[in-house]
Amino acid sequence: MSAAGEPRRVHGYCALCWSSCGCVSVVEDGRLVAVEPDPDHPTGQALCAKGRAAPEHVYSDARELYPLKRTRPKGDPDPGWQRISWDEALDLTANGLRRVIERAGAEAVAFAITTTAGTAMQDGYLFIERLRHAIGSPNAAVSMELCGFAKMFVHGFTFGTPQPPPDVAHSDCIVLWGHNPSHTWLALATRINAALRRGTRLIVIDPARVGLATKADHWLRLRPGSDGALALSFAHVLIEEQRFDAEFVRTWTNGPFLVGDDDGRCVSEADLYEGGDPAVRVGWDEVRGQAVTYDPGAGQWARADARPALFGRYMLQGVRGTIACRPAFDLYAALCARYEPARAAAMTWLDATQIEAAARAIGSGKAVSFSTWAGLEMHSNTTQTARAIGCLFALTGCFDARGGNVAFDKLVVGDVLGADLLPAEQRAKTLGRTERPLGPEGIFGWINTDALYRAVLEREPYGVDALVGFGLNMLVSHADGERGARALAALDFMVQADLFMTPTAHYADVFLPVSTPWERDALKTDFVVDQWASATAQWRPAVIEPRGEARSDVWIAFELARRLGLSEHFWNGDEDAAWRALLAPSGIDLDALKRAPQGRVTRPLATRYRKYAGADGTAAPGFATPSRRVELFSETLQAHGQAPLPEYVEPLMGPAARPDLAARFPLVLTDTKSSHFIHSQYRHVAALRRHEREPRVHLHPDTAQARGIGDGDDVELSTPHGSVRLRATLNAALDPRVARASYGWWQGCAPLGLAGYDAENDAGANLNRTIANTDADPVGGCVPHKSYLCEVRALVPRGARGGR
Ligand SMILES: Nc1nc2c(c(=O)[nH]1)N[C@H]1C(S)=C(S)[C@@H](COP(=O)(O)OP(=O)(O)OC[C@H]3O[C@@H](n4cnc5c(=O)[nH]c(N)nc54)[C@H](O)[C@@H]3O)O[C@H]1N2
Ligand SMILES: Nc1nc2c(c(=O)[nH]1)N[C@H]1C(S)=C(S)[C@@H](COP(=O)(O)OP(=O)(O)OC[C@H]3O[C@@H](n4cnc5c(=O)[nH]c(N)nc54)[C@H](O)[C@@H]3O)O[C@H]1N2
Ligand code: SF4
Ligand SMILES: [Mo]
Repeated sequence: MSAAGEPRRVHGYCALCWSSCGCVSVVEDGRLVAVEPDPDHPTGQALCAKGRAAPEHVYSDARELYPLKRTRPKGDPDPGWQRISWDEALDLTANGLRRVIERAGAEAVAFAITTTAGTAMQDGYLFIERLRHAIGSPNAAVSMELCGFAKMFVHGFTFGTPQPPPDVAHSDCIVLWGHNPSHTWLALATRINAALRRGTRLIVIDPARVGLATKADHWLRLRPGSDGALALSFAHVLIEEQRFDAEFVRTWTNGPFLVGDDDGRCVSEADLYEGGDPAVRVGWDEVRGQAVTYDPGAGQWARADARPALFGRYMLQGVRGTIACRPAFDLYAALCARYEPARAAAMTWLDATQIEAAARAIGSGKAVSFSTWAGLEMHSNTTQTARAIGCLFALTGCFDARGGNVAFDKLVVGDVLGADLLPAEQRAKTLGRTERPLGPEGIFGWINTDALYRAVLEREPYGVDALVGFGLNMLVSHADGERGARALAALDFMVQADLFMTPTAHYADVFLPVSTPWERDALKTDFVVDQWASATAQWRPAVIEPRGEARSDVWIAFELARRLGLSEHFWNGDEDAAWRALLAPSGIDLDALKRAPQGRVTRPLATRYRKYAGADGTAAPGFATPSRRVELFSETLQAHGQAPLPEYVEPLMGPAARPDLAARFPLVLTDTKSSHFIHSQYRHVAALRRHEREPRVHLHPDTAQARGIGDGDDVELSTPHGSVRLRATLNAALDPRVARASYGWWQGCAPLGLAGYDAENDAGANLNRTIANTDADPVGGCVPHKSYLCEVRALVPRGARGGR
């Protein structure tokens, strides 16, 4: 407690993005006046400009502070918003949902939830998902197809787990591949910068020279979407020059599994003799010069002293005659050999010497860590690219090793997601699940917006009539906003919970005003970025009263549950009971946590490296894959008609795959996240907007000159799907064949007198209108926002510009 008039300093964390930076909020007379770093916090060494600008965000006049209902028809440009009470808003919502569920089933309700990586949705998403499960809806659009499929799912095809964070404190070589933490994950960037000061080498693979690319020992400015070819080329150098960890590959991957020449499938015991087990795999034991079997159940070779071969061609006598076969690793090495650096250089727009040098840096590192993210997620070939990078990483043997990518020991928390509340027959109805059983829809019910729009507009495979939106601004952040707008207009009922009246919220029947993190309590149990951070839990109290009638997502979820008769699944309305259920298994008591200094507790958890090998004396658990080995050869993908080895596939909307379109659209379109904004947010904050006043497209000076475009000129960027207006910035660091644009523009900035942009018009600045939802990755449904074809032209011809 502080005396009246004296500033109060409250410890917590900034929840505006994934970094969750530890912070101290300064409150004077009930008003948030500043947010400062908290250096004693595992993620509190620094705050970015967005975090520091929080007071301006919190007190912005642009926020919506009261529940609203539409009074005019959907097609009307003016929704006729009318202020209503929370009771009325929640009743209208519950009735709207009940009406649709009674008529068409709970699958006709879809949820749309904004990203936990770029909003404070991390505070509430568990309970929103719980609400969805309790309602019985199998459908939530959460942007996983744009944001996490490679990291969370594809990494799992290879290693059995999502990509663990890089243990950069102990790395001697760090690879940032399609990830720019300086803009997007400050707590990681801070640690990487510290590692660089200690002499750690850094490789950055990114078409843009941004963030840590400027400090890298090797910056590889590759053609957007060609990453798979580069990863295979790196692997080729490692294998050719014997710079890979052959013992790890032999012992811990399925590289030794023999694959038949004729059918390209793993040879099984059942192929060898009658009554053999089809699940048992076969290798070639170099010690005895004969076949040896591997039992995935036991995770072991039949002979403990077997030395299964990685190379060679072998003839086995089987039930149907002779089987000619080779170890999967040999096939992988042959695939990589097709991408020797000279060839890969032409495909990736790099130099062969550059590829070799970076490969050698990876191959000679003793402790190599990787971090990949959004630069790899939004491509038509995301799955195979992420597989190629996973296999490359396997060659280093650094998975879960000190200085590699490490699953730090975490606090054990309770499962409050309530997945078991969703009946299996409902789960089976998830949109897109038939087409993409291995995609985000298959396991978690996370649909892409293409499937959502199709269900609403074309009623395929069934109709969706109601949408429960928590923040997702899909008309701006997702592709094909034009179709999206038609879908939202066609809904029977839509509720949107957000802080702002976004272009997406504009289509709602009911709008619910959400609080900022400074106006609500929350709890976090994993700050991710290292062991200290992973062992830390924090209670973050509200530091100010909510403005107007804004409420938290958690409160809204609990209130809707009550009105829908689902309170028994929501701790009978007791939020603290929910937090207790979450915390219980960690052994931390909620009240003790609230009373702890700074609301923070760090448990004495110790990192265990190489957990796959088992602790002293215990059996090795292996990896959580079907073979219990790292799967260089993915039988799972093969069973679903995909290449089992990480074959490179050209981007579907790229110059190699579509020369017909490339003639008219010769540039490759990609983008980079802004350090000042997050997707479609924060344009209203003058402290941020001042540094980036309008949407830009970066072009190489030669590219611009050839089109009569000067620095600062207004241009039209068009793709085969649509067009958008942006302002040109000349950037000599860019490949002349690339256009790097910025996305997420709709909002104005009143303090700077800047008007907003029409997100539904070609004359606006909504970049994602130029991307179609088609040409998606076949496994994950990933949409190619980051590699597309485009052309740029000056809006006003040079000569006609008068005084400029
Ligand atoms: N300031 C800020 N922070 C954020 C966000 C934000 O919008 N703004 N968003 C949050 C969210 S939701 C996420 S998912 C994370 C993502 O964080 P990042 O992964 O860092 O996000 P991006 O900038 O989209 O992509 C990373 C890099 O990939 C590069 N890139 C583009 N195309 C390609 C390609 O084809 N190949 C390769 N190798 N690289 C490519 C881009 O130039 C960029 O520098 O950030 C989170 N934090
Ligand atoms: N071209 C292109 N498009 C991209 C990307 C790209 O790199 N390039 N990145 C993609 C990625 S990685 C992602 S994750 C998606 C993100 O897509 P979205 O999730 O739609 O992200 P935003 O556009 O930032 O919109 C977030 C909305 O949530 C609201 N919001 C913020 N905090 C809260 C909260 O606590 N509760 C609620 N209820 N609402 C809140 C904000 O006001 C805002 O309207 O965009 C993708 N779109
Ligand atoms: S990086 Fe910036 S916005 Fe993200 S949590 Fe840290 S201070 Fe907040
Ligand atoms: Mo994201």
